[in-house]
Amino acid sequence: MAKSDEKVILTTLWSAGCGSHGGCGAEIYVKDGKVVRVEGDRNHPHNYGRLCPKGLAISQYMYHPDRVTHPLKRVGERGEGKWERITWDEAFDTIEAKLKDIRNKHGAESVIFCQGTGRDIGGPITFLMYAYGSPNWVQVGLAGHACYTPRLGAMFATQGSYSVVDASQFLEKRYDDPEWVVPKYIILWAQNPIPGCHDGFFGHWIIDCMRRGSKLIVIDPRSTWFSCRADVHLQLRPGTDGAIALGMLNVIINEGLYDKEFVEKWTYGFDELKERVQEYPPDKVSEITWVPAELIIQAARLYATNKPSSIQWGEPVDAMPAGSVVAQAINHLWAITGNIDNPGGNVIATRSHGVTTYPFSTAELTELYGEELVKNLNEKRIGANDYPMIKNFRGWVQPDVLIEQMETGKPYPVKAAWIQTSNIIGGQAADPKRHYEAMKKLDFIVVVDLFQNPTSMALADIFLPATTICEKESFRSWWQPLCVSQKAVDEVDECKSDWDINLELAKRLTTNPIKYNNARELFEERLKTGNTSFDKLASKGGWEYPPAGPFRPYNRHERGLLRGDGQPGFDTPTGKVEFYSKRYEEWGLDPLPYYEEPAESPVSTPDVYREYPLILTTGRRSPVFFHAEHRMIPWLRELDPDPEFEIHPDTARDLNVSNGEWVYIESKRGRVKFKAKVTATAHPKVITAPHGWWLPETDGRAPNFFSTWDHNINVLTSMGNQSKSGFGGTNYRASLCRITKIKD
Ligand SMILES: Nc1nc2c(c(=O)[nH]1)N[C@H]1C(S)=C(S)[C@@H](COP(=O)(O)OP(=O)(O)OC[C@H]3O[C@@H](n4cnc5c(=O)[nH]c(N)nc54)[C@H](O)[C@@H]3O)O[C@H]1N2
Ligand SMILES: Nc1nc2c(c(=O)[nH]1)N[C@H]1C(S)=C(S)[C@@H](COP(=O)(O)OP(=O)(O)OC[C@H]3O[C@@H](n4cnc5c(=O)[nH]c(N)nc54)[C@H](O)[C@@H]3O)O[C@H]1N2
Ligand SMILES: [Mo]
Repeated sequence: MAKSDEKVILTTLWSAGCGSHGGCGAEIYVKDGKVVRVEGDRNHPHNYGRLCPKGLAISQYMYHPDRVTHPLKRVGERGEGKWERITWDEAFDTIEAKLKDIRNKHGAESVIFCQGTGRDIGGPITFLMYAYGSPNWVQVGLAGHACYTPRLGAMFATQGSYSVVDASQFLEKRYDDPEWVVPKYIILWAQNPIPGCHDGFFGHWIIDCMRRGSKLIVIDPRSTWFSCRADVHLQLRPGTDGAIALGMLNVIINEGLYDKEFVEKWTYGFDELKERVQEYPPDKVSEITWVPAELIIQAARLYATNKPSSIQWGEPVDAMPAGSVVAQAINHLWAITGNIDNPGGNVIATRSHGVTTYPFSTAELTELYGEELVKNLNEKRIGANDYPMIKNFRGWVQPDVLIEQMETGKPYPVKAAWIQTSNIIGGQAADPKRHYEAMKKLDFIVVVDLFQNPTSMALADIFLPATTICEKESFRSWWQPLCVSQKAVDEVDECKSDWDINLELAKRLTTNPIKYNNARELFEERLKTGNTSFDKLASKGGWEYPPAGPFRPYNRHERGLLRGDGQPGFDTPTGKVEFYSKRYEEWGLDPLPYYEEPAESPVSTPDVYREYPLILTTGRRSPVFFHAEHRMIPWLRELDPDPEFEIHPDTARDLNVSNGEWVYIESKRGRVKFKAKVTATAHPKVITAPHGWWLPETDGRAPNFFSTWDHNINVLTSMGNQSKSGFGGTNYRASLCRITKIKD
């Protein structure tokens, strides 16, 4: 409840402050022009009043004394930590002059536009990039493009559209809607949904489903809150998920447990898949994965014979040695059981009202910038010529190719980087030292962020201060409902929203005139395609489900709503769900799924295993941090104060490591210092360490960079393990390590 001197603004949390994949409705309480607290919006169908600690702590984030609130220019050497306050005019003038000069001398492609994960950045950063004329949009150092893209690519190839667990999120009345059916089983595959709320999926929806009868199967090397409540827990060796999926397909096909009618009518390549999965009988899969064969069989039977059931998957799937292949095999599981596009299964997810925040599709870009430019850009995109899936599926740079190109200058040099919403050195990049060395040689680097971090301290020439979600307008159509973020308070000091920054620079750098006077005009144009407007959404409490029609769920494939030609079927070359993928075949990839060992493992590198006898999986999410963010926020840091790894009591005893002891975790590539948490939730042969640790309270200048080299687990990971598609294959989730005692 608002006090008499407070104002309440309803908004959608997404982007800086909350740090999340977003979608939560929030009430922002404002007094005397300042945010005093944040609460969940009880009426919002995404979260019904619930909110995570990061959302609740936004006011501490906004008014933190370390927040950068005016543009800065580096005055000393890179890394020296000497900054001078400058005006926005000077910042824009300098950037304009530098980037124009680089474009004249080396071409626009020599500038890379670097973002971190999600947020509402895809729109503003590509808007600026295309206006400048570069094709190089990238998450630098995200080896194998290991975040969702391999899963999206696999779904695109297999079924043409994306699908997610049906937790009733596409229906306005949610759990009360009579069309919705409770999933009988939910498989949590490499995901722990409560701390993560991944990709617009609110983690508590799983609990909401459990309350209504859903049972669980969990596939995870660790024990989690969910695995302790599951009927089956497959505690596998990290990186072997592909074998589990193929083993489950083997059981389902050989025992005849698949949905024969669906397979007959709506799928392509069943016989080829049947033949392929014969190579993966449960006994062999058990040997590969360390999971007892009976459990694999049990999981397959429970999932296939209880319809509807659904699968929720996580980032480790992308990080598998052949991420897009493992994702393909898991996709086959929901297809072969007919759990696609059905209530309670894996429901097709569309953008709300068909609206996108910026024209990402080739067709729309062509309309905006002309065929010639778009074709040229595709030709020059880093890694696109090596990987047809990258060229044809999504306009991202391949990050493992990028780091080589930065080092060799071939086929053309990279000269500058625009970094907006990413902490490359402090968390995102595998092998951050290699990235530091390569990027420090660039001629010009701009960082747009809210706090100094290891990346900005090590690399930035200009630092531009961005706003939090409470200080800006934005909107969100990923997936549904359509939501707006309203501006609750004025920008803190001189901070500017990412859209305002990029619009101003796009105008200065573009080769085509830009018609929008401000970000709101662009938003309105986008929202008009969904027959709605910003004010209309705001007046309705900030969100709106699409009207009845193509964006409403279930049986869209029967209703002819998935294909461009309006015919029934799926949006694939054959119009069916393809067990044998025509698109993979066209891109020179194996059309059928297969198992591949991690690049470094007891099986593929036995000699390394002798010296480094523990499996390392990194990056399990902390509920109070988003990646490398929030370490400076007192309420959050108090809950998770130290870089802490999980180790099983037996393993700890063998190594003489006690709970709370600081030790080194070492790989062939380096070592970092972590505190031991001795816990039976760990697998005896697996160490789990979080990523993104740096200490904002320590010296930010070179060479310390807030202690990042001491605690960033990526010092132990590497680039260059990408799969044949270019998507997938990083060692974030499976590599080899050992623990050594700190002597002094
Ligand atoms: N609070 C918070 N939420 C976040 C993020 C954050 O940093 N903080 N990051 C966001 C982003 S960008 C992403 S991509 C998602 C990622 O989110 P996910 O990757 O889905 O991360 P987690 O939810 O931690 O789940 C990973 C689970 O997989 C298990 N696991 C590890 N290795 C393997 C393996 O080889 N196989 C299997 N089957 N399981 C494995 C881990 O033990 C862990 O329980 O989270 C998003 N949400
Ligand atoms: N070892 C290991 N490494 C990993 C992973 C792992 O599992 N293990 N996960 C990987 C994955 S899946 C991902 S997606 C990457 C994520 O990597 P990043 O997205 O780069 O991670 P963050 O630490 O969140 O860095 C984001 C930066 O953007 C700033 N920021 C936040 N919101 C905004 C905004 O609205 N505007 C602007 N201008 N700045 C903003 C933050 O202050 C922060 O400095 O990390 C990857 N790194
Ligand atoms: Mo991610």
